[in-house]
Amino acid sequence: GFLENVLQHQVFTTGKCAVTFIDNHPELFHTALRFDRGTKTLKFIGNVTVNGNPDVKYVDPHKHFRKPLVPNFDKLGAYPKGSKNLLDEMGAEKFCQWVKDQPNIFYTDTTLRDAHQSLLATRVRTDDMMKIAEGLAKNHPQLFSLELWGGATFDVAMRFLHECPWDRLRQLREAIPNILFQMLFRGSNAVGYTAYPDNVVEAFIEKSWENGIDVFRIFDSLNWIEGMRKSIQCVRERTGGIAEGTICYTGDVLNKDPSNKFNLQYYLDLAKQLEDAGAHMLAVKDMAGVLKPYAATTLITALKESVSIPIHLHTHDTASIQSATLLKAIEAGVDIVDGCMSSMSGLTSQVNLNSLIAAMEGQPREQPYNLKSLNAYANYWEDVREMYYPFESGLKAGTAEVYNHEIPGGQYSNLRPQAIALGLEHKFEEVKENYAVVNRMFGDIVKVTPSSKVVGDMAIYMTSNGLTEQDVMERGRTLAFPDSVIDLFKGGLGQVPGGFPKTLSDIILKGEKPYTGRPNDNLKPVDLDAEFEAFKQEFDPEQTFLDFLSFKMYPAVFRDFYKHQQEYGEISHLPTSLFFYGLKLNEEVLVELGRGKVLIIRLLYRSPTDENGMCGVTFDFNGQIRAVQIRDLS
Ligand code: 3PY
Ligand code: ZN
Repeated sequence: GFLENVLQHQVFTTGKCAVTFIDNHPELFHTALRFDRGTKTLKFIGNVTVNGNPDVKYVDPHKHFRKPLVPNFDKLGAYPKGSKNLLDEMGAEKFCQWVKDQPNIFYTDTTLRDAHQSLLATRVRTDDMMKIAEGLAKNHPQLFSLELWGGATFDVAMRFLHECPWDRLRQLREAIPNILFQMLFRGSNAVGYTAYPDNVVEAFIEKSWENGIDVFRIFDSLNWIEGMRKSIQCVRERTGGIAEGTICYTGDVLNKDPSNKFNLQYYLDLAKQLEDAGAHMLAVKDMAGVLKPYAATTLITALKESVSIPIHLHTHDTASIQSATLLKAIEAGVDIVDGCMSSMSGLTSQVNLNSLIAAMEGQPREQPYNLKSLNAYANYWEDVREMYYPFESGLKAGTAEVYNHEIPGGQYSNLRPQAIALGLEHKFEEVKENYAVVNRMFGDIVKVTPSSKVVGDMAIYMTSNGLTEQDVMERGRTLAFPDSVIDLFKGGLGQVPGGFPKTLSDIILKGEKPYTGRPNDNLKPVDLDAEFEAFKQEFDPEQTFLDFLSFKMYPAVFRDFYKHQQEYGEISHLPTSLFFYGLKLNEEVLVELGRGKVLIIRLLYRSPTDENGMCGVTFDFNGQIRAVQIRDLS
């Protein structure tokens, strides 16, 4: 509390305390006003214990969790040199040349971002990442990079986990100083779903770099170069990081039908445009997992011949055959491939990295790894994953249907729960079928966040209203389409070559005129200094510029996150089982508050709910008996 803060304050404890002390240290008052931290934590635990975590729809009363075992590492030893040290020494250009010159294959581990975004609805918490961070850095410095930020993590961290995405990044950076950090960046949409003013996007890139991101995987949801150009330039000019220009792979490059617009020439042209725009590296992002093994041979061989920057391949294992694709790509000379820890791999997630590394043993492009140790990390994640069971999608096997519907991995695992929520579970086959129909109606487009969301919205709209393609074409003028669909046709996500199909566009826009340029061009630059000041006025003066950027990305989500923090304090360090399921009677948890500080909390008693709907929850809190009053919402 307040008194504790004063007593422990450096100046106070040196004894040079004058009457002006409090005047000179107004921050102590803010702390006092912010309420006692312990009470807030107990309020949070009490609330989850009484009412459950609102994000968890069903709790299995018989579920038992093993304690995840953190693999051993040398706590006192120095960090071995890794890719991050090389980038810092050489700079982006030389480093990329060095990558290209290496005969060995490099690996990116996506466990901390895409794997859980694709399998567990992006719910993995900072606390579970931090437990293995230092050890991973010390035991596995050969990793090319860790993909650990961006995509949906920014939104979900605040919205559902009530934690600050920037804090996650900074803590991981401190624990992992030697391996490159990679983020997924949606070009003009940054880490959101719509376009932001250019100077907001640029400030976001600059702050991401300052706080730990090295590799920016920049894509556009329609593969439109203009949606990526500014971000690539910004990474080059305002950071020391790597701009990874991205091709989103769609369709089938081996399809010889003259109507196939996603043919080899399409990809070679786009790759060249990205290289000319200044990309340091090229990513092939196969978000749905439709790049077949022999197509990878054709695509990667041709790309290696036509661009001179390193090539980084990303895919999802929805069809269960993508390890073959990676092997073919490795044979064809790809420089880096993405995989993830075996227990977080497969299906809509990435390929099993542990097994891929084993498969490469003794082969010409082998990158030596300590597989036994890497498997221990997979075991850690196996036990951690169990605690996130309410967010599992229930998919049991791979599917070749993905070549038809082309639904991205992250969206596919979400679509069934979304359909169930709308009462469409029995029509799930139809939703998938309509997804493919909508894609054709829209002119066969790239489908990745946010364009994939629009196609999904329209597929669900048609399914729930029983509409066929013909119905839409005939009665469309009388239909109210989802906002996201109208926005796409207006150009809100950018342009597609040749434009959207004219007849459907007229039906959807009902006379409104679409933009012709970049959506960001229609947005006025934000006066960052003035708005940051206003933001601090509205919230509190201790809010940082990073908080302000979170607010600019997701205003409503940030407001709720801020309110949650005011009420419950910092909760990112609470163990995951506690965060989702609360405490059982007499159950005890250890809460680590940072280096060496540990709280021991035990649930002693829960009173019956009184006539006002309140319930008293009593804890043993580090040896003290403390009670909080919780409103019972049942
Ligand atoms: C995202 O944008 O979050 C994606 O993962 C797209 O694949
Ligand atoms: Zn992905």
